Amino acid sequence: MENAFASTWPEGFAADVLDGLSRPSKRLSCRYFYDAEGSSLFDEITRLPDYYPTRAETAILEAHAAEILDGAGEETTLVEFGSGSCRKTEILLERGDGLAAYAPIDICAAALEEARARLARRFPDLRVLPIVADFSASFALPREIARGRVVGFFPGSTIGNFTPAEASLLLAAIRRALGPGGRLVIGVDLKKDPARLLAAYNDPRGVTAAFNLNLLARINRELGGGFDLDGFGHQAIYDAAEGRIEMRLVSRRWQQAEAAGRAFGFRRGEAIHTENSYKYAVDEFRATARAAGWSPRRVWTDEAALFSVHELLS
Ligand code: AVI
Repeated sequence: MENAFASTWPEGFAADVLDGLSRPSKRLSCRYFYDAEGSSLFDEITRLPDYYPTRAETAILEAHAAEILDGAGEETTLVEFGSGSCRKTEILLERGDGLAAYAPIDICAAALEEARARLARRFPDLRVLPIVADFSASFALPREIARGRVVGFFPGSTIGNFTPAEASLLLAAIRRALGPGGRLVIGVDLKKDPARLLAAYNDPRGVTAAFNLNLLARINRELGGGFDLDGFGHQAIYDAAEGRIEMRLVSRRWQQAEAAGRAFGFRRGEAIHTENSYKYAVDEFRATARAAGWSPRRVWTDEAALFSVHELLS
């Protein structure tokens, strides 16, 4: 799992499903993709030949880890937002010179515990301070961490799953949490040929489709829903004006389905919007970061300019 939204809010889930399916343009939040099944499907997506973001970001981190961590020494705590399995951080930790501590933040306690145990075996001298929290809501770092030097790490282009207005608010909240002198290293997917983007979200093996449909399966499992999964198809389109991939579930026929105790009707061709994945040009992201009070510094990209890693200073 590697995302900001992981895991469960049962009451929030039911309320959000009822609200989202009652709207004239139906929608479900992508934060609910990541139950155990969704997280494992997402892991599978990251290994697909067409899903380039994970490989491109990993290549950047491997090539530039020392530079990225430049100046982060023994008093520095590396704080990761939405850490999940922490696999990308291991690339930094491997090459980072004796950081004071690593503080992964995730809503999923089980994922944090698994990561803590793995890191303890791999980096026995590293202090790991897991924080169970939803950082997309309001949050503060424990005083012990906030007192020292802090470098934030927010990989995976999870920022792209927020609208630009939400992204700006989240970046401002992260800046406040990291405190004066804070630094943020953030992974952001780049704008590119739409065909390449569409291939990444429409894989021929159908893993992304299964990931998308798992949202309905999860409603069936957790909220007593009655969705017929064969009645909906996966769709991913690129909206060039908005600069985002949109994922939807499209009803194949007229049908009714129960969700969270209420019946909902779906016309043939009617869509449920399930995810936005915004793509940024380097300068667009720097402007978004500036609007949130950050001073953008260095930017690293992979050779094919598919993905970017930005350094922001508070
Ligand atoms: C987690 N997030 C950055 C992924 C993305 O690319 O927007 C989620 C995803 N959706 C479909 N494939 C992957």
